Amino acid sequence: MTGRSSFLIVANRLPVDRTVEPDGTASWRRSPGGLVTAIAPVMQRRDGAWLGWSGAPDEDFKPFDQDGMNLIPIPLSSQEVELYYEGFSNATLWPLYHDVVAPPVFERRMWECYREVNERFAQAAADAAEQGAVVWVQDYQLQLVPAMLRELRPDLRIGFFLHIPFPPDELFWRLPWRKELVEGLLGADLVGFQRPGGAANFMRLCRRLLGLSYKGSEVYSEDRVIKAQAFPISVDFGELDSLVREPAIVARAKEIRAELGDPEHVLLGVDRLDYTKGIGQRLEAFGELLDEGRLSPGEAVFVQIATPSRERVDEYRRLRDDIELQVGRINGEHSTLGLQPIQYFHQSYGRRELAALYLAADVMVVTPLRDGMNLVAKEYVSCHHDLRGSLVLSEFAGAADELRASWLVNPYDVEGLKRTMLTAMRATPHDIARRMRTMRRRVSTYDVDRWASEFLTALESPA
Ligand code: ADQ
Repeated sequence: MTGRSSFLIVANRLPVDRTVEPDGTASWRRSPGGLVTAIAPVMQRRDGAWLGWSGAPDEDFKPFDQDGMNLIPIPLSSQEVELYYEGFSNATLWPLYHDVVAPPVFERRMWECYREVNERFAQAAADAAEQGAVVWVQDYQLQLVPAMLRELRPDLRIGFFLHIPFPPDELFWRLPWRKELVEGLLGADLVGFQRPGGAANFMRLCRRLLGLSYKGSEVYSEDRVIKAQAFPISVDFGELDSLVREPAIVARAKEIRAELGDPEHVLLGVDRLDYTKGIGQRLEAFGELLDEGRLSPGEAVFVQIATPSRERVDEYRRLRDDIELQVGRINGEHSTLGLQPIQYFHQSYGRRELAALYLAADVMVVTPLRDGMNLVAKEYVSCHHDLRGSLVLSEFAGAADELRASWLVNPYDVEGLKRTMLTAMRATPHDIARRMRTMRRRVSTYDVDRWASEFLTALESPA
């Protein structure tokens, strides 16, 4: 790559994964995911560059081009992966921002490392940006970057988007480094959140912590105006909608149902294996419905896909054991030869197989205890042009603001969850279609393209 860019994405990870073949040859493959899909066209149009870690510790790669994007790898040592990524990002900030559903770890050396790594990202962005460039920083791993970057390059237009919830101020208050983090974010011209509630929490905190005033969506610092607003992220509706119309995907969906023994109801959960996702709660509800004889084993099958995630963090290892024990118990009690009521997969899937699974499922069960948005809920809706399929959705997912026509549940209320799952299974086709139509109208209008363009328009319009 030569020269500097007028548009930069700064994210913890690059949008590519490195794969090494058995014979030792290595290559880069574009990682699946909405963010890349949304941002790739903007990058191509604007001669953009993407800064992020390659995913391989202790490796220093040179900048390279892939799919018309300039990629600038930022190196991380194994110790930095442990302290900055697994530590401060995923053992401190992640649980704290998700309503403390697991206890956050507060360790000074993790914080120190977080600050150092943020500095490295800011310096790399400062070096890569041309005069007056637009820089869009992504997510909780890089909250100090906006202020560090502004210090180095006051000429830039800096945006920040937080993909996870921003917590109420009484929770945020626990952070020993609360002031530094808020000041870090305030280095941006625009701070984007998933929900209006996140933006409101942030603005209240600016007043309480720093004595700043705010009005509407503007926070006033000594010499600048910072905008704080909600931009609910979405999915590539068009891509999924056409994928599930392909005969091969339709056939695969039928095949999946047949492999499951053609039960009356196929229930589905698709999540990263994370304690915020409420996987245990939904399995408990399903297990009790079987215990009580309100569902018979052949009547419904629950397919739970749990993508491996953050496996070196203690809390995640414990969660995996807990879930697998729970699945084993329920299946142990209710299986018959050849028929298991819960089909559990600790695996990653390609887009096509995932789309076929969504299409095959009668009831999608999305029950996070707290979630910034939850793309799975929107992906499910995008895959049901047939207007079949019921979405059971937690009130604590950001997606609940937009998908009011789903069956909303409180995942902490096991009885309510059981009732709602049964209601969703037994609803009339007319009711199911009416709800699905309403949800599809929303997701098709507010797709991921719209999310990115609304954010960038707000960032580039003068305050
Ligand atoms: P996540 O916590 O990862 O994202 P989510 O929004 O549901 O949660 O996105 C998960 C993505 O991974 C989906 O696109 C899904 O299809 C994919 N996926 C899940 N399991 C898979 C599997 N087994 N195989 C392949 N793909 C799989 C964070 C926040 C969310 C927010 C997003 C985007 O926690 O609240 O919605 O970022 O901002």
